[in-house]
Amino acid sequence: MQKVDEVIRARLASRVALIDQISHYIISAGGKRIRPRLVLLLSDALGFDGPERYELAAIVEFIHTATLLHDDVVDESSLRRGRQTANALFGNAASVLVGDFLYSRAFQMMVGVNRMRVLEVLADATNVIAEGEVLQLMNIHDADLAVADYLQVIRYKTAKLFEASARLGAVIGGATAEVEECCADYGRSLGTAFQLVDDLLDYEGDSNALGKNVGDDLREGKPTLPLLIAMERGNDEERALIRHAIEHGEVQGLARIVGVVRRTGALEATRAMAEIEAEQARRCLRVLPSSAAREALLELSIRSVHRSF
Ligand code: GRG
Repeated sequence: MQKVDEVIRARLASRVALIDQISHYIISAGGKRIRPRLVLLLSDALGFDGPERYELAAIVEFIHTATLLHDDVVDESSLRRGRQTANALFGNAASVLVGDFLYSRAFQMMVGVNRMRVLEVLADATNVIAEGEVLQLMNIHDADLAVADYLQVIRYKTAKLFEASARLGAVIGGATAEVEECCADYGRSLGTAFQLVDDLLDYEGDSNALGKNVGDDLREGKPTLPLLIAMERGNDEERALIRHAIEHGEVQGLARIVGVVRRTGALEATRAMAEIEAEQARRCLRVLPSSAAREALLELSIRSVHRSF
């Protein structure tokens, strides 16, 4: 990961001062670096240790960071990674444009790797991520959203980049088509579990630990799984309270809604669904030979569900 950070820093360089300032601001705030870790661990588990893995790991982190910059503008978020968001500090226009810089720099780096399959995996993934965000936009304020439609959004907007990162580890590791699919399935299930937990932390978590504001989803009127389950299990009055909050994007009722979400066991039910996805991810790892990297991937699936940030 140190080598990945070296590549990230080297490739952030731009002649334009504001790009340097904003991209360093968001990258130096850290982040869990899960997606680059997937590239390294999967390729390692397949016995590959060539230098391309650091480049690919940096590429997926750049794409991830570009999506965060854009997402914080779309969601009007003010806190990320324990700091003011780039949009709060530098404005929406600068954030979107620096996101574009990181996204296009990632594609320059892919061309440098010079493998059509890599380009194909990431072109497809970024296209699906954008579709996921538009689907989510269409679902905002819809209190009658079906769970299957919610799951489609999280598979697209979050799980797809986890899937692509894991798949790229397999591609450079020289995996057979069958093993590559298992690695991609691992990434997809892990990413789904990760987003389910992300959504429950918005009701259960603590802003300081999370590094972002809790209650943001409710403020935006996002019908996430904890709310959908609480509506299904709550009484008429509780259902009406949540419906009103989703339809109007109100955060004043947050404390009462958190109470309903807790009373109905919606957080436990969401975590249980994440646990099923994480178990599914672990099953996919059986195709890999036993190694320290495979153990780390197993551990990652456990930590993705049992986390507080
Ligand atoms: C630029 C390709 C492109 C698309 C723009 C706005 C948008 C379309 C996509 C946003 C997708 C998005 C932000 C999904 C949420 C994913 C998610 C769970 C982010 C948080 O990931 P962590 O917790 O973040 O790994 P850290 O800070 O640890 O890196």
